[in-house]
Amino acid sequence: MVGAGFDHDGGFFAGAAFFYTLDCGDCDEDCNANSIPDLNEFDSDGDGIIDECDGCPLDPAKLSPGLCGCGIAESNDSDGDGLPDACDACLDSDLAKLIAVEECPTGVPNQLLNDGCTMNDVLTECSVGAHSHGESTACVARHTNEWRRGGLLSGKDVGRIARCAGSSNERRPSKRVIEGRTPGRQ
Ligand SMILES: [Ca+2]
Ligand SMILES: [Ca+2]
Ligand SMILES: [Ca+2]
Ligand SMILES: [Ca+2]
Repeated sequence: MVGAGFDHDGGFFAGAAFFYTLDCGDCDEDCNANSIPDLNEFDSDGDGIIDECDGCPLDPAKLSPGLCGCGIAESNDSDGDGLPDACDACLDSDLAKLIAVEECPTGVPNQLLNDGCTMNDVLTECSVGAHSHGESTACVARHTNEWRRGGLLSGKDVGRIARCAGSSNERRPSKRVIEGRTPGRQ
């Protein structure tokens, strides 16, 4: 029923953009090839492209979902990882070429994940957020095994990262463990 609404009294569309160009350059344009000129079809967001040819029919600023999706403006990319801030879960990503666990180089390539965080971002969060050696290594193991299951890492890669995580823990025991071994300190 697209295009059949010209006799409509407008009440149904009150408040919504119902737009067709009167001053058109090409009045015969028919982007969806349905034999109804675009001039006579609905353009809900009023951006000049009819709904059926608009990848974001309710977002006047976009014609396609792009990287962040309809309804989300894609502005800055603060960390330069290719994902705009609006849909980047890690705005200051560690974009080093290789994964390092607490400065221990693993030799495994650092990859950018779909949410805008890199593997290094996630693994760093493991050591920052952990309360014990065990918690930190378990966190690293959980993520790396998940990436292995998803085809991002090989078993060998997981082993390299785990070895680094283990030795890092030996070099830099967490605060809680230090406190546990030296009761009364601080
Ligand atoms: Ca439109
Ligand atoms: Ca649009
Ligand atoms: Ca970014
Ligand atoms: Ca990022």
